[in-house]
Amino acid sequence: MTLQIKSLEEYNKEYTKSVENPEAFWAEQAETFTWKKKWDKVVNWDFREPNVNWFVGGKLNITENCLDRHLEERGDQAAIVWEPNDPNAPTKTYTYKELHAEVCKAANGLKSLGVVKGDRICFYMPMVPELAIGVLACARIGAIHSVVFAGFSAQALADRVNDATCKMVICSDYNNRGAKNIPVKKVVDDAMALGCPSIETVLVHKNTGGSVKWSEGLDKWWHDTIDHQSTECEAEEMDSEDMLFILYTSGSTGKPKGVVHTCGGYMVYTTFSFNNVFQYQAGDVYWCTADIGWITGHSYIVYGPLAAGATTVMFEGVPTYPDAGRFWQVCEKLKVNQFYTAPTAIRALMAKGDQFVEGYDLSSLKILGSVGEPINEEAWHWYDKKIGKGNCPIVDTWWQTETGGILITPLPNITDTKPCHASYPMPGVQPVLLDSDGNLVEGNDVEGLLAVKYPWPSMIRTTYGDHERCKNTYFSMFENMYFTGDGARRDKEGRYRIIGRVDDVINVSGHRMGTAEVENAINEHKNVVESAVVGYPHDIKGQGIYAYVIANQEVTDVDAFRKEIVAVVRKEIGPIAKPDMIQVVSGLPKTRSGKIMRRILRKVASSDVSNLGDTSTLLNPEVVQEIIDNALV
Ligand code: 7RM
Repeated sequence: MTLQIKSLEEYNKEYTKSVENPEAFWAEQAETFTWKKKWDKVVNWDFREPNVNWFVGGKLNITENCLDRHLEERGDQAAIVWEPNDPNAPTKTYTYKELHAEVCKAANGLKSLGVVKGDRICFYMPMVPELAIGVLACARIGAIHSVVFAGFSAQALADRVNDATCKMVICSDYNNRGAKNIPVKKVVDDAMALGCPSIETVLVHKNTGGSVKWSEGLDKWWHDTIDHQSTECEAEEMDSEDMLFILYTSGSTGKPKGVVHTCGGYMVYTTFSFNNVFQYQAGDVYWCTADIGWITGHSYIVYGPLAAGATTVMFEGVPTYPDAGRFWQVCEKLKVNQFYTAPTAIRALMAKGDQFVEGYDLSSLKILGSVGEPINEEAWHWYDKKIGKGNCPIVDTWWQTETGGILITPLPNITDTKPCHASYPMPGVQPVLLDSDGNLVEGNDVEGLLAVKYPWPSMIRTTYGDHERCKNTYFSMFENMYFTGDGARRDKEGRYRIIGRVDDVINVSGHRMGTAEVENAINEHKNVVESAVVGYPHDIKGQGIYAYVIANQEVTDVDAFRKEIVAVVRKEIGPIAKPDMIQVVSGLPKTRSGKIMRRILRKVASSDVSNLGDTSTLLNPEVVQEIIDNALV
């Protein structure tokens, strides 16, 4: 197992070592894994290209590290504990032995359908064990998985399938989600109808049962393909820098991009960070409530915990079903030791009242985690007091799809914790603050743009099919730096506090979204001429979506118009992107070069119009007053 830091002194010592001699530091971590062939060089890097290679020349298979290497020591220990949506349905446990067998069967099944190393396989599945089994099966045979969150629309799914020219989609028939039963296969059918020429097979897992439309030749059942397969499947030899997966994420412009992670570095970093951030001990039960459709699920439900030999909980349901006590009921039932969730969930549950927490025995909890967005002070204290009973350090973990793993976080019982502060860099991580000209902002009690000046093993390698885009988005802003898109403060004691995005990316309930993406969806409405989307403070979601819309004719029924726009957004992206507020305007404030002055729109949406700054350079300053007068907040 990788190093597990145990004291502040050790953190300081290891941090210093990781900066002074990163290659020695990471070699030590990497040596704790199973390699088919050892690397020749720890890291080669050049941020200008960018070209980043970790454990160069090394050969491995991540599933041998997540599964095979545990069989002897902990083959009968629970690997995945699956908690169903229905609280009265049985919990399902897969030991490491069983998970190994299931992954091998699925891998053999995929092979039988012609899947080979390098093929892209899309997953559109709810939180069922077969999703974890399926992605591991891909990794077993060297196929590249691209998991699409099952809340995205058919259009969004088709876009992602086509961007990565996937050979197969793996989905469920239906999905249980709270009181709802969601037709998952139907969305895949709709995506296929929109045109996905690279798809040869739709592999359907029968989850809830129920009728599905069947395309002979295209559709295949998971059980017909996989159930009879052998429980042994040799792990494909992968190069450290072979692709492991693609995961789409939103940026400030254009369509979501496929962030690419590779085998060796991702394995080493997710395991190392999991082991340290959650201080996992043998026998612990660890639960991350994320969906595997997001990076948090990839790194900290599947790969990190399994490579570390942990017991990882996978939850099918939602925090409020059958009531707002569900998380705590599950914590009590499974005796969860580490619990990792998002601020939006904490705020939503806090708002329902303490009666949903009281009565549950939460004494198994040792460490609480937060991820996805800034956690506000009130939510932090509620989490600390009501859930942690003042006894559980909160790790406020900052990271991104692109970083692959947690970069800035307290280490529980090792470094201190402070509300709203992600605090300290992990060993091997060298964050810096920059001013807008790219000058280093040094010292403490300062603010700047957050960048990282040295590579870490799980960093983004490219954006699928468009390396230029990767370079332009992350490595062109500042020379020799990875730019995060976030602004941050460093407090008097050197802790980092993440302020939020400085680009046109918004964070709604911990879901990352590009304002341009939402605008493009809104503009698909036949009566919309132009739109501008901004985030605004929202009590539960962190940020809500505020859309300003110009119509091509007089809008007589504003409510109906809004509903139509929401429907268009649901169709283009999915329900997570639907605007909370839609204001019909006669114009948008524009600069002489035709750029929308979002600063003004953000202020209006935040009902903060006392100081709009200089509006005299606008082409159409008169629309500003109209927008203020009709603001919806
Ligand atoms: C893991 C994940 C990334 C963006 C990132 C930040 C925001 C994430 C925190 C946070 C404040 C945190 N990946 N963010 N964690 N902001 N404190 N602890 O969320 O790619 O979906 O989003 O999320 O703005 O850039 S993500």
